[in-house]
Amino acid sequence: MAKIDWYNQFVDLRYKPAKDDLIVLFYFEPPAGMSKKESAGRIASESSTGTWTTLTNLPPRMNKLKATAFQMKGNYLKVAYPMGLWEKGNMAQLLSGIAGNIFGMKGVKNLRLIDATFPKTYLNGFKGPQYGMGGIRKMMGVKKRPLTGAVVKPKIGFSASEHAQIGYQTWMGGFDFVKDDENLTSQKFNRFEERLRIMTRMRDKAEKLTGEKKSAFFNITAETEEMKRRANLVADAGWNYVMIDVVVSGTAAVQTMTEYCRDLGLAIHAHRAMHAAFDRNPKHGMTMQFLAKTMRVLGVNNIHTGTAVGKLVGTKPEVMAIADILREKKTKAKKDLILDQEWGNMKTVFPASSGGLHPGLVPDVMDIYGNEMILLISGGIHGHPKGTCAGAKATMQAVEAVMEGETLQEKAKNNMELKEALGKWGRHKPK
Ligand code: CAP
Ligand code: MG
Repeated sequence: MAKIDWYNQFVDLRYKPAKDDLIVLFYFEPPAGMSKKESAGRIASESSTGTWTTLTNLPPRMNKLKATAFQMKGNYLKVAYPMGLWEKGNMAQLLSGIAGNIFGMKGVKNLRLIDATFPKTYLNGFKGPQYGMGGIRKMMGVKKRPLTGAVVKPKIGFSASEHAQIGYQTWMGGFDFVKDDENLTSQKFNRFEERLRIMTRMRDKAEKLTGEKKSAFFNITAETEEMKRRANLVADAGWNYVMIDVVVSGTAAVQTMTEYCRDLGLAIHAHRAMHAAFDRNPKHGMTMQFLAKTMRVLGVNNIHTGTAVGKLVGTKPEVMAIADILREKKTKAKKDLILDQEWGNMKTVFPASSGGLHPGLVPDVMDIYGNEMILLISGGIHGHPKGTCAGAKATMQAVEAVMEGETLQEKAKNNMELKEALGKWGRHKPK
């Protein structure tokens, strides 16, 4: 009988990847009754040129384009993809290959895309971020400390004017950014235009009174043409940032918008709502590290990266690996977590740490990230016994304490806001 499948041809453990190959690290588990080699062959095949059966007509070019599973260590697999498989500057197309059909194959019980090394030729198809972390610091006039911001809370329900009042209190407490929540866009009770108009007035007032630069992450997430329209409104009102829910908007929309915002001089804050649908299960899906990598390539300026100590899942090693991907010029591999990546001239991205934080957790978060981060504390300022402005002040005092090498308790002796925050939350780790 003629051979039905050709998956094994996609496995060659002696293969040495070419300089231009794109390398992907997977965690995989074969289904019962299938060998690792058979499963690995299916992964390499379905994510490149293969199909389920041998074919009658196979032009010689096919051999050069097929991927090769070249390393298997336990349940970890590396696959090399020739550059010819990928269209220059088309991230959606890449994901349809390396993060596409393979997740649904009967030939894998579990499959997780951990990271990929993009060769220089692939990176050349993208511009990356317009401003690196240094550029954003310059834009905001903040030299050393973490940048600080808060989402107006509760999530949604405030009118535009109520929202702007809370934003104003946040700025007056010393914060740099006021952030829209991920599910606030332009609802009946808080229209985008109205929010922008009142926030602009309040920002001018806060800037005048504090002498500091104040900004906001306006959530422009919508159909792509509408996102462009909203980005224009934000730029026309003299702001420097917009925010996009990047996972739900999709790779292509993000790519369109980073290009569009580049022309408007707007930086982009990337919210990752829905990421946990594919990165939470440690055995299946795609890691946050890899999502962060795609977003750096596509050119956002900040992206949410977790806290390890706050209310949302994400371990310290994961958080640190994501930060390495965003902040390094050369990312060094960490076993089973990330691969080596040379970034060339591609600028850096600020990690934004958010979710269940309050002043008492500032030392833990800064211990993980150091100063190069955007610290987002929302419920943890608005829930301060004396209100939003005092909560923001308490946070700034906590940041100052860490930078000066003081304990929060010492600092609290002469800082009432911090004292009250510690009185309410202590070092509580929310769930
Ligand atoms: C945080 C937050 C952020 C999450 C996102 C919220 O509010 O606004 O969306 O942090 O998660 O809606 O939960 P709090 P991540 O500061 O009041 O918790 O950063 O992990 O993507
Ligand atoms: Mg939120």
